Amino acid sequence: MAADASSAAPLQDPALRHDWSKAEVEALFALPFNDLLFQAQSLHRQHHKPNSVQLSTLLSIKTGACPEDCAYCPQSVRFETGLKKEPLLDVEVVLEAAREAKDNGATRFCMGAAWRSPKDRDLDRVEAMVRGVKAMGLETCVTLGMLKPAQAERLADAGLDYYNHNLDTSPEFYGKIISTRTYEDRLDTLANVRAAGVKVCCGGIVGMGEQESDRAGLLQQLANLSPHPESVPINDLVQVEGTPLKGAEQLHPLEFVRMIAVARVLMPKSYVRLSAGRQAMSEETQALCFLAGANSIFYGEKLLTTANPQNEKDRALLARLGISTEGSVSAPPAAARESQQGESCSTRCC
Ligand code: SAM
Ligand code: DTB
Ligand code: SF4
Repeated sequence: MAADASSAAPLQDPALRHDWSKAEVEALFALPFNDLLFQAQSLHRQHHKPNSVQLSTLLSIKTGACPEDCAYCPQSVRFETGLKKEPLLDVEVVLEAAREAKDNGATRFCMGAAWRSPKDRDLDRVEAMVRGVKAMGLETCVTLGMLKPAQAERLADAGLDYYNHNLDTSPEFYGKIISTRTYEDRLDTLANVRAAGVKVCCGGIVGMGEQESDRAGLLQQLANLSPHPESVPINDLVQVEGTPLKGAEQLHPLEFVRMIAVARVLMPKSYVRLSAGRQAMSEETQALCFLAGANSIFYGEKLLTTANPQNEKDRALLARLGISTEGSVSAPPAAARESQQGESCSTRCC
């Protein structure tokens, strides 16, 4: 049976493991590509609808001037990225963007703020945003930095469905990327979110110059959280001019696919989101990510501050693959393919 995102209980199924060793995770990465994809796709089909993805739309509700030093991030005050800073948006502006996201087919609206952690007085407005978005029938997600227990409880009381807070990379590589908060700080926030009864969205970034053992280390940490995060975003670094990671060695697309596949094997019931980086990714790579078990994407022409594929382009890709979106009534794949043929096949061969 496929899981339903909106009613998912914490993932405490005794069949799910939380005791993965690093060697076991590395062994999955070392499998022949086809064996790994077969395993990932088989598990995916046991737990999810095989041809369905969930659409989340992002909005930056407070942009730039962040005091943290995350080496990948265009919003840190420490890097000259040319980003225009914006204070916390008005509730009505956010609700208008959420309405548009819903009209475009998203089922979850994720609001991100460039904060180290929110001030209690900022939470009043964020709570109003959460209430308003939820009242539209959308799932709500916020990512605001580190949270104290009482702050997590306030968000839970406002009806928040998900809190996004990423571990980003392995504990060993972490210090090369961020110095202003620790891995433990992140784990504490995740525990506070969980204790408040809010679902956890937690993943990381690849393509930051890390080793495969770091990618394995990140997934080991995520999979050994109990319960597993309900949502696991895997971001491919979007390189931004002015950040320390501009010019980092890019990850081979097939290594990115492996990352998705291993995430699916370790956390078979979670939603695995093919997250940042799709703008620079070929359609073939994205198709392999879906085969490897990705079943969620960020949908909408902007992530927080950087570009994401155009809606029409994503619609065309999903139609070509016969993938429907959660909460929508989809056209049959053959009809969808025919409607797209003129766009990409000039030879009339298919
Ligand atoms: N300030 C909050 C925090 O760091 O928790 C919330 C917003 S922050 C932008 C959310 C996540 O976006 C980060 O943890 C990171 O994983 C991801 N991210 C930021 N910049 C990125 C980039 N250039 N490429 C890929 N992912 C990125
Ligand atoms: C996540 O894991 N990725 C999203 C969301 N959670 C908040 C953010 C991606 C940001 C990419 C860079 C930008 O647009 O600023
Ligand atoms: Fe700030 Fe979040 Fe960017 Fe780090 S990732 S600099 S905490 S906005």
